[in-house]
Amino acid sequence: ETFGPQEYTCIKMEIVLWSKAAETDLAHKLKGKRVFLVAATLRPETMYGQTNCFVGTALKYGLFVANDTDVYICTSRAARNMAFQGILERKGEINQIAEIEGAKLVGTKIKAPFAIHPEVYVLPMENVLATKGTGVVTSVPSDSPDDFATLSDLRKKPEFYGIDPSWVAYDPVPVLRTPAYGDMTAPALVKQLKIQSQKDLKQLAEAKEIAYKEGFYSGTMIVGEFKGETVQEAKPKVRDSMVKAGLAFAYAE
Ligand code: A2H
Repeated sequence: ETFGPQEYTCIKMEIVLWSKAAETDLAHKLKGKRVFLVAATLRPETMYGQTNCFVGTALKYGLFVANDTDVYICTSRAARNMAFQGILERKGEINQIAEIEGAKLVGTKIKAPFAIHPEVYVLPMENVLATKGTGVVTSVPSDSPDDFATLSDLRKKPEFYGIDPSWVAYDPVPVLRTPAYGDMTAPALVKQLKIQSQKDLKQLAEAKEIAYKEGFYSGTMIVGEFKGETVQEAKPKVRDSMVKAGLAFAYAE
């Protein structure tokens, strides 16, 4: 654990098509606006490999005005932090125009910035914390053991999770290579540590630690603008590139 502020990159994932439930609740309030799910990540260099995005079904999300054209979806806790950091329209103030449960966002189609698959679906994840980041998690199953375990659960029991099988159609996408685990670090660790599901929290914490260290200190990019560079070199460059393109912003907590 680190002390002091954690520096995240927030990825702006624009809504392409609302789920039916979200359409009913929200669409009339959002005419003429661009609406984004905002996901906080520590691994911007992996965004090429997004296959979906996760929300907590029991969490409440707000829709917050960011500027004249844009609305952000995240927890109110994150919106308050963003307001203090000058990310929302008036520094220190939040302007919330609606609220929606995570469950109703499932099935919404969104843009995935920089990803090989340009559009992905919002899916449910059991362990999304209300107290961390924005409450929205980009899913990169090639490099995040949590994401891979959750995607595997959803693929095994789509009806149990209330999702359409077509929403989990994308396989993990290779993004970086490590000497120890090849180009599918998370699936390799999930197998090695015999992780059965997203409920195996203890082993997942261990897998996450190993994946992070291995990727950061020994990984090489195998896709994207910085292909061939080390992850350490590429990480800030991918982040800057996304920020310059207006697809991401810095966020700390
Ligand atoms: B990371 P830390 Cl490829 N609840 O992004 C649960 N998890 C959350 C969250 C929340 N409210 N908000 C963010 N996260 C996830 C990519 C990634 C991440 C990869 C590999 C590892 C990894 C794609 N998912 O995280 O507790 C987000 O997932 C493991 C370190 O602040 C975010 O980065 O260290 C990470 O957890 C932040 O976790």
